[in-house]
Amino acid sequence: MPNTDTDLIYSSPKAQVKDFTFDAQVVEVFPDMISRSVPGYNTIIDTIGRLSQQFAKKDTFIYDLGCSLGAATLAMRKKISVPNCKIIAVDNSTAMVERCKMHINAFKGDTKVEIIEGNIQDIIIENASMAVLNFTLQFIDKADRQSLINNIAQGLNPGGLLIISEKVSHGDLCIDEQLIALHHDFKRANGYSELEVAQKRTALENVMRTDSVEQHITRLKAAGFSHVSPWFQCFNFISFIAIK
Ligand code: GEK
Repeated sequence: MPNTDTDLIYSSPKAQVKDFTFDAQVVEVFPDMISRSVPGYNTIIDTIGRLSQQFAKKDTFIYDLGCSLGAATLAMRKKISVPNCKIIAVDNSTAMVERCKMHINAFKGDTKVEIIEGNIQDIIIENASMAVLNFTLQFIDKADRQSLINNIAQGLNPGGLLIISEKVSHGDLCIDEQLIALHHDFKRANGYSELEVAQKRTALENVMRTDSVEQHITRLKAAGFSHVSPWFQCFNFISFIAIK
């Protein structure tokens, strides 16, 4: 009997690989899937926690947009010590939100957490000291990305922080291929087979559309962020800090 926590979704050949969705099957294996697929995921989650210690302000909201099972929310709640700060965690997958609620409720913490099932494009962002888009923007339609970032920027208080982590593409195709190859090696080293890597790639083709580093920086600056920089990169995975 396989361990149900291990991601085996693409381990056997599929006649037709369907577009990837965040359904109950994915939720079941999500922590294993994301840590074996995203280089630096645990470092990024720990760092989001550490940054919240500095940026979370009393009497403000913190937004975890596309929260999945709430890893970033939990990391922040562990570190926030200011009073009357609330984390609002949002995801539009029913299966994710159900499991996220169980997960968050299993841990005690002084900072309140509200978990909302909804589209992050419909959420009103206000009085925010920090917002997190940890590998979520890549699933939003390209045409809608600037208005989402604008909405976050206008809802952040001056000095507020946005952390945005993404898989990126490189305009130089030679470099792009190298980064993709290094990522696929990383996945193989973490136990994924050639078949799993190939089928997952097909499943994500229509759902995850990557931007370049330059496109992210231009978009963040256009939204009014005063300070923008990558703080982490491993292969084609990157995380930016943007301060209003
Ligand atoms: C983590 N941040 O563990 N509205 C709300 N949620 C959405 C939308 C949308 N429009 N589109 C996608 N999602 C998490 C990991 S995973 C990244 C984020 C990955 C949600 C989707 O349901 C999924 O839970 C999440 O964004 C992306 O730090 O799996 O590569």
